[in-house]
Amino acid sequence: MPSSAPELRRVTVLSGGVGGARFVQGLLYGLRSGVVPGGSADTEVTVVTNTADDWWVHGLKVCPDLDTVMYTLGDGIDVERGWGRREETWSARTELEAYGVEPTWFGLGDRDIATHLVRTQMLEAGFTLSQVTEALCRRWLTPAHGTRVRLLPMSDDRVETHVAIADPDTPSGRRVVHFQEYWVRLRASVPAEAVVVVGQDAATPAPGVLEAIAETDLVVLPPSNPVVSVGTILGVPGVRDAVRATRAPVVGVSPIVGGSHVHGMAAQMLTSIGVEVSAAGVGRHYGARSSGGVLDGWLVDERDAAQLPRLEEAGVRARAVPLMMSDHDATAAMAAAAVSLAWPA
Ligand code: FO1
Repeated sequence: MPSSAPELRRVTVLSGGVGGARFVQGLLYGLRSGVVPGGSADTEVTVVTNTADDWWVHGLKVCPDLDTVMYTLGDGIDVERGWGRREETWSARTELEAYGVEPTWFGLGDRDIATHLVRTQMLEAGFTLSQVTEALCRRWLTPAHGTRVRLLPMSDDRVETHVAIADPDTPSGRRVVHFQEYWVRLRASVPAEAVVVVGQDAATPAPGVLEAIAETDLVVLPPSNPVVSVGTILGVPGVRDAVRATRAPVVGVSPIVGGSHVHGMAAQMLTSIGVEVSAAGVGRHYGARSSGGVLDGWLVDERDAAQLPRLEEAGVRARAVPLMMSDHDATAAMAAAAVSLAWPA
């Protein structure tokens, strides 16, 4: 798509795990290869990452979305799983199972455990999650990748997504489980009757987050889960207002293609908050910045082109382009389309 994009010196992405990480990987590839209008290898990319999936397990602080982005951009990710390390071994997990230590349903790989040990030790020594993340990224996000990328947790405070599910054995008929139990043990197979983000209202944005939104040339909402990833980032007090106030255009990429999520459990989460599971449903949920929302533009997949008028009616400029992140070129093209939508010719 033709574009009148200015020089892109900085881009900020609000990311969850797998979908966001893959999008950022394609964005960086597109910046290096020159397919992103106005961008170059010198464009600085800041990834503000969801931490509400985090949880303490076996005495270790696990940060799935931060680690998925870090491993993906550092080429340490297991691509099939979408989380954890490639070439992983599971001896510690096997030993824990032999001891019958719960939760056996949550697998920590041996290589991955090293990350959690470093993080836990640093947190216990008094470092903030931001400082821990910066330290871990000194190993994983080296300039060798030819672009400048920085990973920021959305907050250094404890924020945890919990999910209420039906449980006939309790007096209230409901039980609340940590997001990881809902997603990993239950495979999101039961309806999420409510999503509660514990600590959300008391949290403050991590250092650099508000500046990364205010002082950037473009803000992108990648195809991450709109409720438990992008939603929890926007829910950190001050972040949504910063997105609404930034002079940079704000463009989102639909995580719903053809009426369902590509991976993960966006459909269950959207249903639990009463949002239509469609590209237009999510775009309208985020809302146009001109009417109290956060979006200027919204990319939908070509299969959902019929929904474009519903977005334009809601004040969101929308385009239909291929949204399957099948390889780096495809994802880079999506990033280029986001820029072209931000600055149409
Ligand atoms: N997902 C699973 O489906 N099974 C697991 O055993 C599992 C372990 C795990 C360990 C570390 C980590 O960073 C992520 C892990 N995940 C696992 C994925 C995790 O539940 C998701 O990446 C996010 O929380 C959702 O985006």
